[in-house]
Amino acid sequence: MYTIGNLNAKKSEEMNIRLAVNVDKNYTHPCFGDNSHKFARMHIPVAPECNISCNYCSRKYDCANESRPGVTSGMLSPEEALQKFKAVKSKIKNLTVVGIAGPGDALANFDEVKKSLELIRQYSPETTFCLSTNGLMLPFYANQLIELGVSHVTVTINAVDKKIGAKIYREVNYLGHKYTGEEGAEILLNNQLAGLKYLCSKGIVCKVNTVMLKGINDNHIVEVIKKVKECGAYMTNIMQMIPVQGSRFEDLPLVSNVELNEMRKKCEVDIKQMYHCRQCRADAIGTLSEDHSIDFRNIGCEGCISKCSGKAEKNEPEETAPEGGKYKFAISSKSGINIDQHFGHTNEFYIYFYDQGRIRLLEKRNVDKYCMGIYDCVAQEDKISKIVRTIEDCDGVIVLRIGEEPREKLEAKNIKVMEMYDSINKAVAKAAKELEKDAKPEILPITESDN
Ligand code: CLF
Ligand code: SF4
Repeated sequence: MYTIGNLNAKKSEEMNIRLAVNVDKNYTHPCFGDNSHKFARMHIPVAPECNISCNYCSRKYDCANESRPGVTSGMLSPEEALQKFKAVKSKIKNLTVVGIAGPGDALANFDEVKKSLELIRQYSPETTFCLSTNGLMLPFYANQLIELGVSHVTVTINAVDKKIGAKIYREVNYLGHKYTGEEGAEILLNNQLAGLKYLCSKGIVCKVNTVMLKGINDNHIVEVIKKVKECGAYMTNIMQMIPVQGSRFEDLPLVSNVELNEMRKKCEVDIKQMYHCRQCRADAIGTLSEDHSIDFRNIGCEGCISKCSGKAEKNEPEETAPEGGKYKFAISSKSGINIDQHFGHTNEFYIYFYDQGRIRLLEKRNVDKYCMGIYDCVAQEDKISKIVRTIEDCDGVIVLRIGEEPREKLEAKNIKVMEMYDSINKAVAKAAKELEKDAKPEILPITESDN
């Protein structure tokens, strides 16, 4: 006969088993475990809408040239997501995780998320499911996520004080009403913490992402981290804000690598820290250091939204290179085919020459890696200068992403810095076009007042 006592014991045993199974999956999870170089994840961009407005966010569905959260080359329906998953799985043998990370919020698009995960689960029972959310709707969907077999959840929590939250969130759209200021922040923060606590109590492995915002929440982060630990979070990932044009925090001063790593070290006393986050695109595919989403760009996106660049790529003419100039470019590329590497992670640059519309590879140049992780930060200054010296004869540098400090140093040497995500040939043609534009003085129309 069941008593309340032995029912509770049974539930807690189930939770312990689920937790043990889920924690075991960390070994093959590139974000939660220590094997990010060995295993790959695939993000399926099935969640276009968001239910809150963060002041650092701007979502783009059509941007192939940027690599950061919120950006994707196209949206997928659940059926298209399955089709793309099959294609990726057949090519990328170390694919272990399917993640949903936007470009909006996974739980603001729950029907699409649910359907996608159901379809993929039928095809691949062994794949780990991971999901990232702002947490507003977690109290509503937590149980369904568990039923769908989601083992890893990331909740982005930037504040646990509504006053600070009100500076970060412009609007919270909750159950058909729009809330602003402290009222909106309070709803969001309560739901985030309640959802996180519930998931952890059910054996789901939870990570909390926190965006460190200078002058806004930087003095509050230790408190956030202590609170989420109390709720049962497994680890936290404190991240830099990537300034996004058109967002409210576009001009917010940036947190340096040193400041970021000092904060992580401080919080590590309380909870495991993530040091290897790459702030991925919503359609990222591959290991964290080697993105292959370009190779799969057009698969499964036949029905994608009208602005999708995958579609544009099929219909629009190739990037046409201007003819006049001759330029030399330093390129950061892991694959040697695409612009797919952060400036700080490069140890050799491809030097390309552009000559009146013709593009050719001149050579590869070796440099010591500028960004070797936190223990190396103090020596960074010299490394940046060394890299700049290695490529100072170039007119432009083309990278996936670059920090403010090296950007300033390169620009001071008159080297144009361009962030792109594209194949090398197309990127060089685009970059040459940019330099041509800079070289030509703008001709203003003559107006009557000029005479
Ligand atoms: Fe994707 Fe996020 Fe899952 Fe990883 S990413 S949903 S936990 S599978 Fe990873 Fe990318 Fe950082 Fe995210 S490196 S942005 S932490
Ligand atoms: Fe953008 Fe994510 Fe914030 Fe929504 S939750 S506004 S998608 S950063």
